[in-house]
Amino acid sequence: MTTVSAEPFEFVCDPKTTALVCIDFQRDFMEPGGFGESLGNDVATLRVAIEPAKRVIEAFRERGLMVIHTREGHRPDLGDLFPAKRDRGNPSLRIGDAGPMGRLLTRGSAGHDIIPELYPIEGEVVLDKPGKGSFYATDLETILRARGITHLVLIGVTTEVCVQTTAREANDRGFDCLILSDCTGSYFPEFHQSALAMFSAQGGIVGWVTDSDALLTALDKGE
Ligand code: TIU
Repeated sequence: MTTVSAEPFEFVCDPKTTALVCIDFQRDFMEPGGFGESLGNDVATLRVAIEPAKRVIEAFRERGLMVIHTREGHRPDLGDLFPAKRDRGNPSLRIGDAGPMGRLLTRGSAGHDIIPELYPIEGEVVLDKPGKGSFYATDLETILRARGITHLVLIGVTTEVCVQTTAREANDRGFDCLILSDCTGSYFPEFHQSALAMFSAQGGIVGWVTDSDALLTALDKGE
């Protein structure tokens, strides 16, 4: 068993039944010219998560542990895009429109893909999802249950949107979730802090929060 120092108390897991879920580290959210920027956001705020995320992904790979990558996006015919999602806000470009990295949040376009720094390797699950949560309209739960996974380590962007939604979905399905604060990021620093605080409040009402150093130290010690 591995014991990770965390809030609100230690997170205890067996790495063999723990999966690392890397949420939406996509060019569309993290590079200029993508969907995130079209919503008026400064994408540079998310990039601080890249180096610590890389270290955690490497640690899981070195130990042969499960690594899953998710991507938010839609079918090229946009048949899975609700008008409510397409039309909300006042973006400079909408989902499916052509931008500098191809069609925004559309499967097959360059911007929809994962940033090169954190690119999946062969054998890792890449899960396409039309929503913010990674369980909605996907086979993620089936994939996790088939491997006997009970615990999740969540990293990715953005903290209060897709990471938080996924964590809440996972918690309701009985998975124990640990979010790594320095491997997640938000366009709004105050939302990042609040999302993490509300996640572990009330005795871990949704789950646990720690950082990459604490997890990596625990993985080293657990062996
Ligand atoms: N806009 C925003 O903060 N996030 C998203 O739209 N998607 C994800 O968080 N992946």
